[in-house]
Amino acid sequence: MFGTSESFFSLPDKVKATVPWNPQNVGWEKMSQIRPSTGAPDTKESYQLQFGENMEGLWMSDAHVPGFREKCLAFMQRVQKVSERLMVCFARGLGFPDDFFVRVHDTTRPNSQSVMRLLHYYATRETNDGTVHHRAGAHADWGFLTVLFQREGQSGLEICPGRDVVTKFALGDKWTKVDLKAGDIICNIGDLLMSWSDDRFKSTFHRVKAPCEPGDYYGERYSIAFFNQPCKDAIIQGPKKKYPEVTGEQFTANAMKTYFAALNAKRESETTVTSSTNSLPVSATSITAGA
Ligand SMILES: O=C(O)CCC(=O)C(=O)O
Ligand SMILES: [Fe+2]
Repeated sequence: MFGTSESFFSLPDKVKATVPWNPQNVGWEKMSQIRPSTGAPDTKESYQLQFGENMEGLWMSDAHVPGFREKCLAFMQRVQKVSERLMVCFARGLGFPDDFFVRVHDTTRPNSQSVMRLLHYYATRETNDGTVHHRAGAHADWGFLTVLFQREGQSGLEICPGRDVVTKFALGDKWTKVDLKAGDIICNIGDLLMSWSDDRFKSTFHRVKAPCEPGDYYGERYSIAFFNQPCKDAIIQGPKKKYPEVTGEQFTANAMKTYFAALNAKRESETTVTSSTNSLPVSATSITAGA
């Protein structure tokens, strides 16, 4: 799959721009994802793909990458199967029927919201001029469970598991490097599984570190994330009913709202400190929320 991903990202930007990102959380974006933890764009490009109706007109054509759609869907289906095995474990742990999470993450339904994201981080120069090239600023994924693939030797992923919800954007938290061998798969719990488990399973705070010290990896970096998200009509509530019931669609909308509010708050706090720039309101159409 990494070979197919490289073929896509090596296309000229004007070709990739024919499948642009939109707020259904699909399509290609470049340097447009701003994390509330950093307030700056990640130095990367990504292409988000789904199984269902949201992909209408957004698959890169065979003329540019032969067999692209077929190869991606075959890989997505394999990752879905791995995810389903994990979903059974989480369902058992929470006292739900074994197929509880599998049923609501049915990717054969047109209203499926699960996303595969191909990621490409640009190489950065080893400078000591204080410029920070954020790769993926600190965040927790807002979906159910993320299955993540990395390439051996392209390090940078760091985790801060079991975070306390109050330290939302990891200020002052301790980061642990994720050391990987070829074929390893990383599974990150997202905010949705956290609330669906009444906070029993904590979402995994993570980042791809901005390279800045000896030993950091400054080269081009490819990764693939598969975000399991429930179908739009899924009913979400933990066994102890700690939080009000919401649908899959409402959960996604709420996650976006929280994200943009955090981003605006970050922008306003920086404007107050520097008093130098106007803090323009950020809208869902001007930047990528991603995951
Ligand atoms: O590239 C990676 O290793 C992580 C990507 C990530 O965390 C995300 O896209 O949410
Ligand atoms: Fe992430």
